[in-house]
Amino acid sequence: MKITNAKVIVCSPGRNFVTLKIETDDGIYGIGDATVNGRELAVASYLQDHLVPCLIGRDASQIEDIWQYFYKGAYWRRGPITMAAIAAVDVALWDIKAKAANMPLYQLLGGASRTHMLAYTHANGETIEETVDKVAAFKEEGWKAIRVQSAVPGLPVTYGVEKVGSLAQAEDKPRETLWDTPTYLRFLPKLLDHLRDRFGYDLHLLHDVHHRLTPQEAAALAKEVERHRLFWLEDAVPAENQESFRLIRQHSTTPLALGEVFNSIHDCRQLIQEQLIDYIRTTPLHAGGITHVRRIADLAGLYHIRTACHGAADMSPITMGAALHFDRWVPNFGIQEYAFHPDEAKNVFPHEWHLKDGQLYSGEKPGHGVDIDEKAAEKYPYRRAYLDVARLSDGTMWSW
Ligand code: CS2
Ligand code: MG
Repeated sequence: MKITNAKVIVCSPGRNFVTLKIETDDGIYGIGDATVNGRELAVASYLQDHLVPCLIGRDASQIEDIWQYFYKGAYWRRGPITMAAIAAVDVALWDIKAKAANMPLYQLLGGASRTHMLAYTHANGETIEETVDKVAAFKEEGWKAIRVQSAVPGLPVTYGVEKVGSLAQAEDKPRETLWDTPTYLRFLPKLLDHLRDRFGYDLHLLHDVHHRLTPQEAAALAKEVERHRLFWLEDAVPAENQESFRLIRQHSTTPLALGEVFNSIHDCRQLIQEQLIDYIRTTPLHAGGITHVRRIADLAGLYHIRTACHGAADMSPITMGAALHFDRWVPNFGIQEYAFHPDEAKNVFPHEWHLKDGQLYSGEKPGHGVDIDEKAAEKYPYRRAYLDVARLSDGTMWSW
């Protein structure tokens, strides 16, 4: 089965997405997501100008060899742009192979380990009361796990407190937001107290610190919130220095999740081997595709660490589809994030996967079950957009 064409489709149905479509001489095509929020055109060019010319004429069935060719052949290995581009190729080729075999992708990976996947979504509010009301509404809808973020008093804007799925991004240059760790550290336990008082402990609560603390601050917070029995505390500390998580681990049993920004197994090998985390958040988009996240999941499984693919709205429905087929197979599955795509995106990317009572279902269609309506995509041209940045009150740049 020869690759005859590969095209990069950039569109913005509610937010920017980059899609790779690979066509073969058998008439079967596959699609992969290559979206890196805020740096979309870098990946589009990496694909269009560098990888696509090397794809034409290759045997589409050689998924592993093509992965190794683009990883080792780049010389300049790893990084979010490179690994998202390789991921798009990889997911598209897995889609093709599963379609050619006339089976849903999870069957090709090794078959179903479960019928459905526990999901979590985002409840947020400008006040604690608003956040509590949002949690109550999601609980009513059948969600068993909910991420909670609330505006930190005194901060004009707080991460995670935006309309779910919104572009929430400036177009001329990044929006500058203010951060204040002491205020946040005093506030979060209060939010969680309110939530546990209202809902008790039979609802999984998750919280995303979003890379904002030092190891000592994270250790103190994780220790203080132990009584709330969180499902996890996510991205407590920027994790370039993987061993810094030893300090958090020494002081608390609060489960830790990390890895949505990781793009290779090397970003998390020490964290996994030293059992410094409980959930690994790598996805078939940012971490090199199905081929690579399988390797990460297998390593994690040796250390009792479970998967928890990142599922924010800034990754296309293609990644949700690929992740759910991976989730259906992977033995050490933990949970799947789902933060609703804008309606326009659902129209551009028709998909088989679906949500019911807080559980996600992969669908049974051959491939990963997601397609792209290229005509619909044309209606939403790319528009430059940036993620926010964060500064402290004295102007110091901080992690957003
Ligand atoms: C967040 C993401 O869903 C999450 O866990 O960390 O929404 C993250 O803020 C975005 O993916 C950044 O583009
Ligand atoms: Mg996160």
